Amino acid sequence: MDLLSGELEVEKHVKYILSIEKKKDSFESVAMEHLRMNGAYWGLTTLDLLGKIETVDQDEVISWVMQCQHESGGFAGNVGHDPHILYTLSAVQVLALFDKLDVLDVDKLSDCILWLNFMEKNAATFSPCLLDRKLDICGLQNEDGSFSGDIWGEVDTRFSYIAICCLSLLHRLDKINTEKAVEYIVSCQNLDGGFGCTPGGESHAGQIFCCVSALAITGSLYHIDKDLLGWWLCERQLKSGGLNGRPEKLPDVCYSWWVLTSLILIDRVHWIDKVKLARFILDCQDKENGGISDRPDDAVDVFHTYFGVAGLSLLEYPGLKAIDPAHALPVDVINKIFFDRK
Ligand code: GRG
Repeated sequence: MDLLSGELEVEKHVKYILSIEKKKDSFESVAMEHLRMNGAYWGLTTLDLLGKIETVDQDEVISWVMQCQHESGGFAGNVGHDPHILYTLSAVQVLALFDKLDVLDVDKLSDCILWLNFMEKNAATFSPCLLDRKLDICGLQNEDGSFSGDIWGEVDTRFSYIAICCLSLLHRLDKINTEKAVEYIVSCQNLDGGFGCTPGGESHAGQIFCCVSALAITGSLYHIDKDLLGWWLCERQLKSGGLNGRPEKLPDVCYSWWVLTSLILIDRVHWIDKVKLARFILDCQDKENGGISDRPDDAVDVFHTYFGVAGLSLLEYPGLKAIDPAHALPVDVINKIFFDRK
C-alpha cells in the first residue's frame, strides 16, 4: 500500500466536504434535504478519518442535530421531518464523533428504539391496527426478532443492524431480545453464504454488512460459514480492482465498505487484492475539485467520498485514522465509548 501513498487528495476532499454545506441550493443539497442527517454522518466521519474534524463548528452541528430530535426521542433526517431509525443511528454517530453522547437522554432514546414511548404519547394519532401492533410486539422489535424502521412497519435486516449498533453505542443492548434478533438475522442467511433483507431475499453485499456486523456486535459470528461467505464476498472483486454488490453488477466504490468490513469481520480480507482495490478507489477521485465518485470519471458525492475514504482506512492506507468495521466509527471514538480511552 505504501506504493500508493500520497495519492489521496486529502486537502481537496476536505474542501469538497466543507463546500457542500455552503451550496444549499445545489442539486445535491436539495436532493439530500430529507436525509441530511445521513449526509452529516458521512461528511463528518470522512473529515475525522482525514484528521480534520476540527475544521467544523462543533456547537453548530450539535445544536442542529438536537433540533432534529422528535419528542418521541428518535431523530429525523432534518428539522421538521419524521423520525426514523436510519437517522437515529446517524445522529448518535455524529454525537459520538464529538464525544457528546452525554447530551442525550439515553433511556428515552433507547425506549424510542423500542417504540413504546412514541406509541403511548401519540396514541390518538394512530389507527387501532397500529395500536394493536404495539400491544403485540412491544416496540420496533417484532415477535420473530426482526426490526421495523418506524411505525409503518417495514422490516429489513438494515434495521436489525441499526437497532443493535445504536443500542450498543448507548450501552443499552440489554433492552432488546438479542437472542431473537440473532435468530432472525441467521434466518436471512442463504445457501450461498450471504444474507438478504428478509428470509429468502437475494444475497447483497449491503445486507451482508448489516448482518455480519450485527452478529459481530452481539458476539454471534459463530453462526457464519466463514469460508462459504468469504468465497462469495471475494468473488465481488472485478478486473478493475473495484467491488460489486452482487453477481453481474457494476463495481461501485461504496462496496469497498460493505464487502471489506464483512471480509475483515470474518477474517478473510487476504482473499482479495487490496492494492488493486485501493487503486480503483483512488482512480474515482476528482483530482481537481475533491470528492470521490462511484466509478472513475462519474460525478462525486458525499456518500461515495465517505465510503471511498473509509474503504482506504480499512485497507490501512497511510495517514488515515483506523475505522471500526462493525460500528462504522473511528477506532479512537469507539475506544472512548467502550474503554473510556483514546
Ligand atoms: C452506518 C455504514 C452504516 C450503515 C447504516 C443503511 C445501512 C445501515 C445499511 C445499508 C446497507 C445497504 C443495503 C447498502 C447498499 C446500498 C446500495 C448501493 C444499494 C444499491 O443497490 P442496487 O441494487 O445496486 O441499486 P447494484 O449495485 O446491486 O446494482
